[in-house]
Formats: sequence, C-alpha cells, structure tokens
Amino acid sequence: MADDRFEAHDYYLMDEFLTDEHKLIRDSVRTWLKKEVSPIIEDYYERGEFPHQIVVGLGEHGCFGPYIPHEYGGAGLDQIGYGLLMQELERVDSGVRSTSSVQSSLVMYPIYKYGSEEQRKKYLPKLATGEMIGCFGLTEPDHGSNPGGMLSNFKDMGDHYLLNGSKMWISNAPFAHVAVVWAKNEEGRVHGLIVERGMEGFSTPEMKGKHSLRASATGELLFDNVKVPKENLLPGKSGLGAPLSCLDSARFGIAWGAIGAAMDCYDSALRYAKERTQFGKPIGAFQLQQKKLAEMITEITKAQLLTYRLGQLRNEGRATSAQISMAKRNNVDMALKVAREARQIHGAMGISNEYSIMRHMANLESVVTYEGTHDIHLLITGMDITGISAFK
Ligand code: TGC
Ligand code: FAD
Repeated sequence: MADDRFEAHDYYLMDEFLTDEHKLIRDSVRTWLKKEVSPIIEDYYERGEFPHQIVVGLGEHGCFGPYIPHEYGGAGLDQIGYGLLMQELERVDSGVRSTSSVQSSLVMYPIYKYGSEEQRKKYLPKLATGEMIGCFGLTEPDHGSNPGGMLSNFKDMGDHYLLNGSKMWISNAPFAHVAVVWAKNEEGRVHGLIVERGMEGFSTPEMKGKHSLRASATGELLFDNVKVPKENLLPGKSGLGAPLSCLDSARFGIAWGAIGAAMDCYDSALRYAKERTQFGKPIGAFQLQQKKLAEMITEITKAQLLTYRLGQLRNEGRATSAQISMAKRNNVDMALKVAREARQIHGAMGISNEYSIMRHMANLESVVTYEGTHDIHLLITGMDITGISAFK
C-alpha cells in the first residue's frame, strides 16, 4: 500500500455527530498513518514482523490508553474518540490496531481499574508513551472460548506468589515488558498478576507460521515456578468477571476497528470500479458490480450507526456486555464480507499486494476469532435475550 489513496466515506453524514476534538484526533492520526505506516506495512506483513518504529508515534497520537486520564499519561478521550482511533488504525492494518487494543484495553485498563495507586503510577505513564509494551494472558492451549477452565495457578508462599502454567496466542508477547496474567489461586479464584520480563522462570517464545495478523507479534507465556512479588497482584477485582470486563473495552474498540478495514476495502473497490474498463465501459457501470458496492456501503453505514450509538451508551456507562458482543460480531462479519466482495471487484489484482484487500481479509480471520469467536458472541446474545446459557 505504498500509495495510500484512501478517502473516507460518510454516507449518512455521521461526522455531524462528532465534536471538533473527535475530528481533530481522527484526522491527525489518519495523516500520520498515511505518511508513516501505510508505506511500510505491507513489507512488515510479508516478513511477519511488527514494525517497532511506529510505537513512539502510536503513543504520541493517543493510541495507547486513549480513555485513560491525563494524570496517568493517557489521552483522556471519551469512548467515541477511542473508537475513532481504533477505526483509523485498523483501516491501515488489524495488527496495528491489535497492538493498540492490547496495550490500551487489556493492559492499561486493568491496571487503571483494578490496580493499586502504586501500580498505576509505576506502569501507566510508561505504557502510554510506548516506553513499555504490555500483553494480556488469558487464553491457554486447552482453554480458549472457555477461559473459566484455565489451569494456570499461583500459590501463596508467604513473601511472594509462585506462578505456574502457560498461555497461548498472546499478542505482543514476544517483546512485551510486562504481562497482565490471569491465574487461579489455591481456592480456584481467578486473579490478575503483573509479570515482568526478566523474572526467573518466565519465557515468551514467539508463535510462527501465521497466515493472518502477520504485522503483529504473537507468542506463548510460559511460567515455570515464577516468583511474583505480592505487590504485583491486582487488588481491585477477582473472578472471571475481571478479565471479561477488560474484554468488553477491547471488543468495543474492535467493533470500530472493523469498520476501518471495511472502509478501506470499499474505498479501494469503488475507485477500481470507476477506473477499470472492460467491454468498453468502467466495470462500475455493470449492475452486478453496482450491487456489490451498494450493499457494501449499506452495511458499512449500518455498522457505523450501531457503533456510534454504542459509543454514546459507553460514554453514559450504560452499554451492556451483550450489546458490545452484538457490535463486535456484526461489524467483523460485515468487514469480512466487504473484503471478500472488494477482492472480487478487483479481479486478479485483488490478490496482489499492491492493494490492501487480501491483507485485510486474512487479518479479519483472526479478528473474527479473538476476543470471543463469532459463535460465542452469538451465544452471548442468545443468553441475553432468553436468559438461558447455552455454554453449560
Ligand atoms: P459466566 O459464568 O457467564 O461468567 C463468569 C463471570 O463473569 C461475568 N461476566 C462478565 N463480566 C464483565 N464483562 C463481561 N463481558 C462478562 N461476561 C461474564 C459474569 O457475570 C460472571 O460473574 P460472577 O460474579 O457471577 O462470577 O462465564 P462462562 O464460564 O459461562 O463463560 C462465558 C463466556 C463464554 C461468554 C466467556 O467466557 C467468553 O467471553 N469467552 C470468550 C473468551 C474470549 O473472549 N477470550 C479472549 C482472550 S483475549 C484476546 O483474544 C485478545 S486478542 C487481542 C488483540 O490482538 O486485539
Ligand atoms: P476454541 O475455543 O477451541 O473454539 C473452536 C471453535 O469451537 C470455534 O469456532 C468456537 O466458536 C467453537 N466453540 C467453542 N465453544 C463453543 C460453544 N460453547 N458452542 C458453540 N461453539 C463453540 N488470547 C489472549 O488471551 N490474549 C491475546 O493477546 C490473544 N491474542 C490473539 C491473537 C491472535 C492472532 C489470535 C488468533 C488469538 C489470540 N488470542 C489471545 C486467543 C483468542 O482469544 C482465542 O483464540 C479465542 O478466544 C478462541 O479460542 P480457541 O482458539 O481456543 O478456540
């Protein structure tokens, strides 16, 4: 995507709902991404590497802890401002948005919400600038959709905790300085622990061979009798609800991010349909291509409306977890469908790395699975409307 010609599409004039601050932060990160990230992202994706040089810029544009208060180094934005940042990042690459989601909602948020004042002061300002990178360990080799079955555990040894177990599929793990790790105590209650790189018995091997999210690093977290200082336990909340509440915040960001990926695919397909000629006409003149484009912008617009309203509810503290699940599920599914249609409009060029479409499509296969799969979010809606859990 060396030549980033993206133009945003706002079919229902949603910009009129945004404040000047919203537009300023969105436009500023968009300009930076076009200049600094779009030209390099394809290359990093192909090499399967995270572009570390963008970390400082992500911090400067408020992408680490967008809604964390200024006093802890965050950008102090509302939920719609946070959502707009995620939309812009994922417009360029889901892996870039992932890095920001994990740092913001899965590392900074639990430390801010459930950490002690000492933990907030120690970690949050460095995480906000990117001087420190974090990761979030919930998933285990045998416990993905069912994190409540986790086996990672810790014992109280008097002056420290002893942590054992393993986590898998952890974004940012290979280079993270800190990990927020969820493990059970001797009574089987889930707690969050801050584990730091360098602690004896803690390792983070990288997972290779991904065909998706290649510009984001993924790894394991292995704990072999790791001595964790007692002051590293998050004191504010225990139980599975603690990590799941962090997921609410990250899933909300993904709902916005997926719109960004869809907008990029649609924008590229619309331009291509007007420029590419077959049978003596632009392909955009054919009804079949118009149908695809019209359905894409309809679905993008519906997702924008759903997500903006969810942002309002989040700002008022009224959004439910089930509402967030609906938006995450709908928008990622929508983005995948838009990506597939956009690829077809580009014909053979759609599979080329001259366009971002195949990269978005492959990335979205991770996004539709992580932070709760497509099926799990449907079952959360089912449980919410019937009052009956299909999980147990
Ligand atoms: P269940 O019995 O329903 O709930 C256990 C306790 O948790 C509470 N709870 C929530 N609290 C806050 N927010 C939510 N979203 C919550 N959902 C449930 C619930 O009230 C209960 O509290 P209490 O006090 O009664 O104990 O739990 P369950 O074992 O039946 O499982 C429910 C299920 C399947 C919905 C849940 O476990 C789930 O969401 N599974 C999906 C797992 C998942 O999303 N993993 C994500 C890992 S992190 C990740 O993917 C990062 S990708 C990062 C990137 O690169 O962007
Ligand atoms: P499984 O739970 O084994 O599910 C397999 C299939 O069974 C799915 O289709 C699922 O929908 C279906 N299924 C499962 N249970 C049910 C049910 N009750 N009813 C109907 N169908 C069901 N995790 C972290 O903790 N931190 C991270 O930073 C992180 N980053 C990730 C990055 C990437 C690139 C990827 C791919 C994953 C990441 N994950 C992370 C893990 C992710 O959250 C899990 O992959 C996800 O929760 C699904 O778990 P699983 O892969 O074990 O699938």
